Amino acid sequence: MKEPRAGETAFVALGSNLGDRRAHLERAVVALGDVTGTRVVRVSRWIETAPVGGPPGQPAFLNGVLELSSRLEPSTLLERLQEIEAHHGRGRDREPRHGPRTLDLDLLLFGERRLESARLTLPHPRLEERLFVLGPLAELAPELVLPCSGLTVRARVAELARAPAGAAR
Ligand code: PH2
Ligand code: MG
Ligand code: MG
Repeated sequence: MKEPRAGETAFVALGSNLGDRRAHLERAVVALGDVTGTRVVRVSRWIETAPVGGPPGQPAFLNGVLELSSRLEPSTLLERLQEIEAHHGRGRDREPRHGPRTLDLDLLLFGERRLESARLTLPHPRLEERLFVLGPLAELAPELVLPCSGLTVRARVAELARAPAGAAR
């Protein structure tokens, strides 16, 4: 009999800034645990973060990151993430880009894979610029080497935290 393919380590960023933010994130973790071929390995704490970009005056986010082990293809995992977003009241057509959302699930990394399609870019193109992602990621994988800068997550967080106020986060 053919051995099942080993799971690859993937990291997903979670964010919410509408409604019961904590409940949205926690339900998403449960829903991800129910995805076939995918196991939730670890979940960071939830941190409150000021909104970066998007319309002015939008509410603060609750953000976190989780580690998965997945035997799915990245594009299939992305479909599952988008289904979970949709089940949580996320209406992509109704919400402005980078505006308030009940639930945002972004695929950050999927093993060592590099991918560029209309729907999915891996690693996530803004991964290394965002403290609201790197902070929680540092809790789970501080020594992970980031693909673009070649820095560890821990070192990149320290670098961004030192950046002058107003610098892109
Ligand atoms: N997500 C965005 C845009 N800005 N800011 C914070 N603090 N947290 C987010 O999750 C976030 C954001 C686009 O998805
Ligand atoms: Mg996002
Ligand atoms: Mg998103």
